Amino acid sequence: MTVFDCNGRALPLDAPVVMGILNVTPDSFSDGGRFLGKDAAVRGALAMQQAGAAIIDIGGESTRPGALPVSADEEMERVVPVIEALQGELDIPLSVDTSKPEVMREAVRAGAGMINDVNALRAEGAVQAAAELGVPLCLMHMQGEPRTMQQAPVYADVVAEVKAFLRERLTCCREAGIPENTVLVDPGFGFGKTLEHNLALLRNLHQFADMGAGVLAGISRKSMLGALTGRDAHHRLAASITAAALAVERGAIVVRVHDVAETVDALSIVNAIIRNDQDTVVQASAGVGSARKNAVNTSV
Ligand code: YH5
Repeated sequence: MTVFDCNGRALPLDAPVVMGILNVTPDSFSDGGRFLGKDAAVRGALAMQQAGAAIIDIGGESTRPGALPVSADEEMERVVPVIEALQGELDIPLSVDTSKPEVMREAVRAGAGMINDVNALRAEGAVQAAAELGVPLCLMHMQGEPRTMQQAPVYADVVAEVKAFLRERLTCCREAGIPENTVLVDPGFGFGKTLEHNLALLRNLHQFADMGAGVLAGISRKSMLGALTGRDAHHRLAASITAAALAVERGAIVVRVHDVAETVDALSIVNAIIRNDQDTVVQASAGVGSARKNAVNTSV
């Protein structure tokens, strides 16, 4: 049974799980600043837990294409009070979406149980901070930086290059003493990638699952779905669920999404199909309606 120990809270990973997105940025593209206030953030997080999220990802720095960097102080002022407020209220772990070692330290001190770094610990001091903090990690691939990454992304072989990058970052973590079985990898959909790059990564996601680390996929509401459907970010639910289901079918173990309840339902179906064992079928027919609960007492 694979379980991440996230600062004292369990993240079970023998079956696919949903990571709910909680933005605490004023310029968040998809949420339009919905989670700005602390109370609203707490309400949003509780609703996502209720809807079956296994973990909630809190981000205070917008990394959407074109976004400008924010200072560590600004980022901390956004995320730390929310983490503190949620600490006593939630049963599930929180992850912090940050690339800054100072924010990692303060967030974990406040109760965060996982570090989700879109920069894969490339910032000065980030590997050291993560190693000291001892919480599980997600290492994501990004070409360039958020402000300019979508201007002209180029790869000779996107799948090979993203895999090589993640392998190098895993090695770096291992050399810093971070146990490899506490690290997730993520190809970074939309982070310095064209539609064709994103499609190649999703089509070949099983290759990432074969690298040995768990795979996280974050596709929810992203512009690749807009490009394929012609819909704006508020009308990409069906596209997002489909992408999450296809990612899990190709081996992703965590999907990072805005629409938790709908994705949890979708994963119950995918999970029942891909994991053809008795426990799953019995529990599913007994009405335990979540991929997370279906994980109990089963193995991959
Ligand atoms: C991710 O993929 N993404 S922040 C633009 C959108 C919608 C959503 C145009 N943090 C990831 O969610 N962490 C972000 O519509 C992430 N993987 C991991 N590990 C960007 C985002 C978004 C951007």
